[in-house]
Amino acid sequence: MTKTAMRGALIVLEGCDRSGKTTQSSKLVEALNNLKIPAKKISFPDRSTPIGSIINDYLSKKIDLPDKSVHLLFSANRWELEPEIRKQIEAGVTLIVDRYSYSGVVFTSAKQSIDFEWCCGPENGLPKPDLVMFLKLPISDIIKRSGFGDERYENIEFQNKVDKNYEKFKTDNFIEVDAAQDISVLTKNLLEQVVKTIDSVKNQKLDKL
Ligand code: DGP
Ligand code: NA
Ligand code: NA
Repeated sequence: MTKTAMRGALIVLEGCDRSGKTTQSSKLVEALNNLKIPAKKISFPDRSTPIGSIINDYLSKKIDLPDKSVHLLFSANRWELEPEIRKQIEAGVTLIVDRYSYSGVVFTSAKQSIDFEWCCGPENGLPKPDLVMFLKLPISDIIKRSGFGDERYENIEFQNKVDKNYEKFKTDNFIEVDAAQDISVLTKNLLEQVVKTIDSVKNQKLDKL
């Protein structure tokens, strides 16, 4: 019998703004590649697409848009990349994703009068991550990090709501990690989880949200 190619894992990093996701996702890809494990990084929002460019104008406060319309744009931005995500995973590449549907739900539902269930709707059917690592950092630390306050959602009150909303996702493939650890120690801890996950899902089908 011929051996079928093993799939890559879909790994997501989540957290409040300036929690270190971007740094850690780059470091993880580098560490995996050093181990000869094929891996690539994806970031959401992907500001390089046509929809991403509207999102960028919104986040940089160049334009205003109704909350529900923005929510659907962020989701559409993920759907834009859905075929590519499936293709890469099937080709055996592990994807390290800097923010995903969880950001979509926690950020929008932190706004007034937008229902959590409504927020989940447009994410239904997207590839389901094999592992979500929530980088937890006290908001008091976040506001001290460089650049905080530049973009639309970067204020203490909003980030506190976002942080609380993330608590709603405590399931088996959603783990909380202390993001206040030393950068290289944190990478090592995350890497351990990622390598374990790659091995445990390699013969499983990629699920849907
Ligand atoms: P980042 O490039 O990771 O700093 O993300 C930009 C900002 O957009 C950040 O404040 C988080 C927020 N964000 C990310 N994804 C979504 C989403 O799907 N919906 C909403 N409303 N906000 C999001
Ligand atoms: Na940000
Ligand atoms: Na980022």
